[in-house]
Amino acid sequence: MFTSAVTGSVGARRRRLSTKSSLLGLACGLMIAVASPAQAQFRDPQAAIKYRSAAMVMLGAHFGRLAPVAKKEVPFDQEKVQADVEVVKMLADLPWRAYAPGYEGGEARGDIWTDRKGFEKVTMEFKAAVRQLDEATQAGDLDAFRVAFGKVGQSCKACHDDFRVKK
Ligand code: ASC
Repeated sequence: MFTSAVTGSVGARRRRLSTKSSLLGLACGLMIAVASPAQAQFRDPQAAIKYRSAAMVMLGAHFGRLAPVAKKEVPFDQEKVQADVEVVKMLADLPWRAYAPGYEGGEARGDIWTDRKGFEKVTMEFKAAVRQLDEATQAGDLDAFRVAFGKVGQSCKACHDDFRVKK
């Protein structure tokens, strides 16, 4: 009985200590995440390059499926179009964090890291065009969809022209 009371109290103290040390660990982790967001997001540059390439492949696939609609080769099926636009919308936010400092390489030109403002400008323009594409699709407005589709395509091209290695 005496022994178990002692053990119990040591156990409780151990639990308190371990809670304290996990909180401390969490705080340190958060501090490291804030201090070096790049390192916290990806294991190494190769992982970041792979991630952003994958996002671009998916973007190309789902945006590409909208091309025949924009060219009026197939009818504007709002539900089908919206499904692809949803994927494009989600992907439109993803690649950019994989271009953080330290992740140079792949098909990315060094200009991304030396002309940060210019790179951010084109990514913002792309995201704005994607929002417009979404609004047009939700409204079921084919003319507006075609205009927005053109703007998204132009912003893809503008960024590839200035920031992607020439192929
Ligand atoms: C696409 C795709 C791109 C862009 C670009 C638009 O579907 O894969 O890279 O559109 O060609 O100009």
